[in-house]
Parts: sequence; structure tokens; C-alpha cells
Amino acid sequence: MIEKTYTIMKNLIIAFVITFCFMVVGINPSQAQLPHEGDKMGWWKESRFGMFIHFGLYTVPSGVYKGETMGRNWYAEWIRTQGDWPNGIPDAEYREFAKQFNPEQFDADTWISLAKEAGMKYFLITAKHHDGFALWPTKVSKYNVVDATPFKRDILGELASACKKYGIKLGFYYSHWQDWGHEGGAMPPWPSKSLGTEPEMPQPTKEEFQKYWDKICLPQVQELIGNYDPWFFWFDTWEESEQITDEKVDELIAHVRKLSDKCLINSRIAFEYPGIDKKVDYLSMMDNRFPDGYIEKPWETSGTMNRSWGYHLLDFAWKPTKELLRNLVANASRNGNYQLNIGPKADGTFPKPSIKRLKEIGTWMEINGEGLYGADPNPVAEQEWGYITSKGTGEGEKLYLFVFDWPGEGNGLLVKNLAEVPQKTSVLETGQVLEVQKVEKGVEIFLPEFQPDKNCTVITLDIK
Ligand code: H79
Repeated sequence: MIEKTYTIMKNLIIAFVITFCFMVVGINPSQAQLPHEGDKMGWWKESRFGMFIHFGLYTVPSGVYKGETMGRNWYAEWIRTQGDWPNGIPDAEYREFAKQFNPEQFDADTWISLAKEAGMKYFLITAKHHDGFALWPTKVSKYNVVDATPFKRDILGELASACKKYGIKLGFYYSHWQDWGHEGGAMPPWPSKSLGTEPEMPQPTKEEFQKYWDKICLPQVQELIGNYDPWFFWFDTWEESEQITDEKVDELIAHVRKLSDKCLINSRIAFEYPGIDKKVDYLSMMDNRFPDGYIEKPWETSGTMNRSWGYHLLDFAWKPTKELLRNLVANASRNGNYQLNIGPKADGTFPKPSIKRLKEIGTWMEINGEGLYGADPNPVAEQEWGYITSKGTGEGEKLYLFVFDWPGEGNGLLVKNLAEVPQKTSVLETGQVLEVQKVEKGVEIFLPEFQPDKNCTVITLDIK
């Protein structure tokens, strides 16, 4: 699966290099005046950092059923089919969680301001995950936050207002393929090609899925666009399925395009659909997968802070802030975004370890974010100690060096492949000017004796 994904990625890169060559060769002045197709991607590419939220009925049990965590992995949002493994929780019992869904401390302003403070520029939330439960008062099903829970508030509506207030762009995760809560929705594709042997899951017939598609999926996508005017969708298909045919993918893309000029679509709307990169706006990697090189088409990795997306009471494997920063910077240096997940708790608040990480990232971003927002990918070469981005300054170029692995011995930092000695080299946080010398393989920078930031120190180079 992972290899497959990388093969697809490699093919995409090749396809894009070829497309790009034709674009350059084929361009003429009148065409150059036209706004090009990629314009609506501008804000997305400049942003680099977004918040992903998994919140829903699964938040009530928070990964624990009958005192245990179970299943094929740590994904708490999967408890409906992973609890009491391998049987899953009976449908009727799972639906009962709706009566306990009452996140009394939910405050949209708090969530969005935390995203803003962390340096995130956009926000996406599970409007409907695989379980089928909707976080807005959808007209096509009673299985939603307003009609089925004591909370009765339009969570998406409140978040949409807060996003406007804070200047954060809103988008939705929408599970168009799997829907375990509505007749005809796809069930987990088990036994699974990518995830090993699992109990057999009966799938809907073609006709049943068609009914779900027409009565639930398409109308809900239309409602989401009509009610909240999202800037983007994040659809989720991650394995071959009988249900999501090429025709269905084309239909859903056309549906979104017809309803919104600005709404972006991700590549996980399909799985192994040749040429999908030309039909969608941005590529989504597999969960927590970070490619090791540049990709031309705008792309993103969505990643967790621990192992689960939905809040999980027993998942204590919180990743260090340094690792999260590394993911963000590595992706930016390779033309990609990072969408960092929070699984809010059943009371509507963010877990403490999540808040701590958001704040640590925010403090770092306030000082060093200029090297990421609107920055171009690394123009030099991949380096052993970290990552590089660049920005045009009018007179020349500014390079941002993100040093994650501080040299252990001596204080020389080699910037491989850098042809000329910069006019000025300094530490972004402190302003300290650093000495440099030209060496055979590039340029060597003499680092300060004391490491300014233990996670990642940023050094700027002014190049004429
Ligand atoms: O919403 C979250 C998940 O519930 C949903 N997509 C994300 C954003 C999802 N559910 N299942 N999958 C995605 C399939 C994922 C499979 C894998 Fe893996 C992720 C294969 C490799 C990375 C599972 C987890 C196996 C290893 C780690």
C-alpha cells in the first residue's frame, strides 16, 4: 500500500514535469495574460499549515469500549466497527451515544483562536466521518447533532462564524464512500488489501449504494456548500472499492464545481484513478505519510499528534513538538502543507497535550513563520541537518535554513550545493550575524556556540 502510494507519487511527479515542460514551451503572450488555473490555489499554497479536527459520536466513548481499546489500530473514530473486536459495536448501541453527546464546554472561538495562535491559516473538521453522524442539522437525515443529541447546536455553523472572525479558511472532511449509519453506504473494505485479514463485511449492492449516493451524499455536499461556503473539501477514500467508480468520482467533482467556484478538492476523493491529479486541486498523502522529496502539484500530509484522530483516552503516545515542527518544515520545503490533527474531548475542550503542543508551535511560528508562509520550496539541495525554503526579496533571494540537527562537534554547518557566499548570514530569532566561508562542496556557516532554539533554529541567508 505504502509502496503503491509512492509509486503513484513518482508517476505524478513525472507526469507533472512533463506537463510543466509543455506549458513552458507552449505559452504565448496572450495566454500569459489570462488568470491561470492555479490561481484559486494561491491562499492554500501560501498557508502551509492547517488544523484538522476529528469530532463526532465516537468522541463519546473516546476509544474505549467495555474498558478496553480494541481493533486493527488506534483510530478511536473507528470504534463502531473496531469495538468488541472483531464484531464491532451493534448499530443500535452505537447510535445511543447520540444521547450522551453533549460537549457543554464547546466554544468555537476558543478552538479557532487556538488554531490562529498556533500559526495555522486554515481549519478543517469532520462534517461527517465514516460512522455517518453529521455535525450540522442536515435535512436529509435525523442522524445529526441538532436532531439526535441533547446538545442541539449547529457546530459547523458556530465554527464557520468563528473562522470568519479570525480570518481562518474553513474546509470539511466528508466521508463520501463509507457511511455506516445510512442504508446503502459502504462498509469497511474488509478483508482489507492494505490492512491484512479482517472479518468479512457485507457491502451494499450497487443499487443500494446508488440510493445512498443520491439521497445522502450528494445532497449533504450541496448543503455544506450552501450553508457554510467552504474553501475546500477533504474527501476520504483510501482503498480500492466497488462503490467509488470513476463515474462516481467524476460526478462528485462536477457537483462541487457546479456549486462553488472556489471550493478545492483533494485527491483522496478517489483511489488509483489514473489522471486524478489533473481533475482535483491538491494531493493528499496517506495518513501521517511524509514524502522525501519535492512534488510539483500542491499536496498535503494530514497527521496526528498521537496515534488516533478522534480523542482516545488510552493513547498516550504524544509526539514531541520538535517532530511536529519537523513535519511542517519538511513538507513546506518540498512544496507541501501540513494539517495537524486535534481530537477534542467529549466535553468539547482540546486535550492538554494538544494545547501544549499548539502553544509551543505558535511561539516558534511567531518568530520563524516568515520562512514558511508564502515561501518557495528548497532551491538548493536536501541537507543532512534540516530543511531550506526561499523567498524572492526584489534585489535577490533570502534563504531560510531550518536547523533541526545541531552539529555535535565543532560549529561548522555545511550548506551543500550553495554556489556563492551570502551577503549576510544571521540567526532569525536573535539577529546574531554569523561568519561563513566558501568550501568545496558549498558554503560553511560558523554557528553560535549556544544553540538558540533546541527544536529548530532558523538562519537566514541574503543572496544577491
Ligand atoms: O479520518 C482518519 C481515519 O479514520 C481515516 N482517514 C484519516 C484522515 C482512515 N481510516 N482508515 N484509513 C484511513 C486507512 C489508513 C491506513 C493506513 Fe496505516 C494509515 C495505512 C498506513 C497509514 C494503519 C495505520 C496502518 C498503519 C497505520
